[in-house]
Amino acid sequence: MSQPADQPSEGVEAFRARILDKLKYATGKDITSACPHDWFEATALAARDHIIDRWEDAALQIDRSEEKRVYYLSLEFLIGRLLVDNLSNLGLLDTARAALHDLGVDFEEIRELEPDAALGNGGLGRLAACFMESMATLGVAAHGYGIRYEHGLFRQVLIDGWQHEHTETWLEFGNPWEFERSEVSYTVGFGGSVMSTGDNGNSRQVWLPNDTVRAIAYDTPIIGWRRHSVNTLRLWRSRAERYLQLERFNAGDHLGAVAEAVKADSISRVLYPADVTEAGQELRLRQEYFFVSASLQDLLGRHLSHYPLERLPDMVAIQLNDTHPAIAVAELMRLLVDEHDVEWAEAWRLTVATLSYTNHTLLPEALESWPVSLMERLLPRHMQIIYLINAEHIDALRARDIHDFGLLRAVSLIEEDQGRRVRMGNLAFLGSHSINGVSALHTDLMRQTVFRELHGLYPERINNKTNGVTFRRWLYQANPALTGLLVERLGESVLDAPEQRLRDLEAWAEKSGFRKQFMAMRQGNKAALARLVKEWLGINLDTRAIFDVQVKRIHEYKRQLLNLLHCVALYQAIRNDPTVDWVPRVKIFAGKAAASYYQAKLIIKLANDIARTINNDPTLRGQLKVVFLPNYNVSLAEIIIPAADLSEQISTAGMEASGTSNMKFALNAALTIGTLDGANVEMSEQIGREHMFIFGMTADEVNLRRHAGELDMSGLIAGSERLREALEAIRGGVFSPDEPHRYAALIQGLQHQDTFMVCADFDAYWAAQLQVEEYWRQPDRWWRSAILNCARAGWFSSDRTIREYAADIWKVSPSLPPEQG
Ligand code: 26Q
Repeated sequence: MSQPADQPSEGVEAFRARILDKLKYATGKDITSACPHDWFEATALAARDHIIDRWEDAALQIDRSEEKRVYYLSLEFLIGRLLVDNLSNLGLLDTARAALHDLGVDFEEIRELEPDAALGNGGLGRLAACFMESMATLGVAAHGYGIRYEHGLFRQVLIDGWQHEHTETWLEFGNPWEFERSEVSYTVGFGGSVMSTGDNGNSRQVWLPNDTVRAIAYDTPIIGWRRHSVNTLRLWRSRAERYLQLERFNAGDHLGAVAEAVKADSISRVLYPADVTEAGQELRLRQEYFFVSASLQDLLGRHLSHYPLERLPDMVAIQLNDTHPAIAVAELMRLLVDEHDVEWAEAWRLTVATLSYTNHTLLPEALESWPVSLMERLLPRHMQIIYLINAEHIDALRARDIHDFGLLRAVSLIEEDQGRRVRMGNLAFLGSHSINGVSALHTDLMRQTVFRELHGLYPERINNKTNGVTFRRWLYQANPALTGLLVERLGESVLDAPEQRLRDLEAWAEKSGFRKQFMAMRQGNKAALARLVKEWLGINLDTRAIFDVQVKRIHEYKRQLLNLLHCVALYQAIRNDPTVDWVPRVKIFAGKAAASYYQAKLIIKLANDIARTINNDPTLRGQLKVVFLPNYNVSLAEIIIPAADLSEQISTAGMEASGTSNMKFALNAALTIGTLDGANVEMSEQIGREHMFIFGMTADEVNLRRHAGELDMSGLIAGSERLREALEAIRGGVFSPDEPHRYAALIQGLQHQDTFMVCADFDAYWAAQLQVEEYWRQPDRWWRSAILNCARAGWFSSDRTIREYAADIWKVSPSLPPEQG
């Protein structure tokens, strides 16, 4: 029998019995033979029972209530581990801990055995995971759709400071959270040709694909806070329609007999890293179409079992996470027109009213486009549909008396300059009724840059939905010490309504006793991180030092180099005057570089070279340490973020669409040093600029300088002794004596072509860092600001973001009243 959401969950004794039952009947072990992984599995399965009960209820409830459904299409879901997430949302975390303790098993040990589901690159994938949790919490009837990659994002291994990529194997020991639904499968076609049938007045197009693969559903339940609701994350695995071509096998062609199967299986084999070389492209397009087609077939089938097609926009909202699923525009048109006989104009109306698109980047090189030749070969019918959409779109503009050639070129779906390509951003824009950016600044810049012309034509479509993060994972689970303090001072209700209740912390910021308690809480988190650093890297950290943290993908625009220049300048300043009472600092870096991104890999090597040199220099007497932690992932973030004093959010203004770790750090009461970029702008409004260290050029200033072509920094460098000496040391091989010229070209680039304004912002950054030290020397001031950061971070809850999507884009009403979210 299932339990209502508001009733207490199972007691310790019953839960213990359930674990033992799973141990025996699911893993085939008993207490004496069980290894730690068996205990993990038994505990996960015991938790899963509770989720399944609620899952059935939730599904029935949605069916009965005829709610509109939301489908979140994303090539990435960066979930991390689920054991604590699920137990915590079930209200069974303490129960499980106690039950295992009774059985002589350490919960902390077994939770570590769960591999991270790393089905994403970074921010975009993690946002999708936070959204799934928030939608379940708020009672939005949602499905996530994506790919069940056999291998998630690569495991980063550092050898002599260089990044190496190792295959990630999260499914090696099975995945207790997923259910294979072999009976839920669809055929997805590729290649072949399109035939016209019927007479002129009533002609129809029939696509005859060459290859077909099957998409098999794997479902993972996503449970909301306090077991409110359970949604489904449905990930597709590709499989050949025929495993073995027996005739070829029997004829002696043993490899050829399975070649087709290998090719089909490869579609869901591995997640693409965030930047790719030309070579990988065809498989990427196959991935995109594969999951989009399976998802649309699935959701249309569900819709049609209840309602007619003309009600699609009333009952279904489909959100495209970036352009990666943008082929959905053409696929939905194909399904409606070719498979369901809907008339073209009506199909277009349904498509636009159902789809909406989130943009996550302004970087021109990151906007997807596909060669027309590749599309014609792989998806010939979709290419026809895209041409038709384009023709109608251009005709409609001419009908509105718009003939400006430049404008028509800019808004076309086909890019004509670089060897004819399909612009997926424009396709997603035209096929959607809503296009949103992910922070106020980013949305403004979208209107002015990437979608300038389309925005002019459809001024109502672009809107902003500033990102958020789920507090269940990023506060309650990641930082139990802070959560304990909050509950102690503000009461249990803070857990159910943090967006309102966290504010009550403001008063506590004024109390010195509380500030001390707060400091002690941080100290404990820092000690935990220091233990990990000691264990992994053998480096001793002084937990009284400022923990100054920059953890994120390595990218030039995120400016890890600016931070590294600060490390070097600080190093030189301390060496020049070692007796001064310096503020002790630990610089912590972590992050992965795309395998093909040489410059980013060189930055990792530089960080490691600088770390080695500084950490081994006895004149510093430990006043500065630099660490680069390998293999940054969600689980490592959960340890690092609660231990941070200072959060580095220093991207070149105008380039970071939003950022989301910036919000996690502030929620955990780190102070931010950052530029006015992405969501930092809104953070400064919510939190108060005086509780952050904002520095550097604004997006407008960056833009002006770029347009003026002022990227040679030689003059500026000549005028800044500190910058000059830092650059000289790196260029001269101080940190790379084994290869003195290793960084010569890198430094040369900064000097003469400072695309990311690293040199241009250096002095301002240095000054802001001095201010950091000044604050740190005044603990009352520092900790007051820290507490206020947490108190005012409520708005950055992904519950708020999802409520905005629900109200403005999806037109659905969450079933939970806001104060309970
Ligand atoms: C594209 C083509 C081929 C292969 C891979 C890709 C690819 C994959 C992932 C391109 C981009 C991504 C990921 C982008 C991303 O994470 N963007 C971030 O999204 C966050 C959530 O909105 C923002 O907070 C960040 O500012 C933004 O950088």
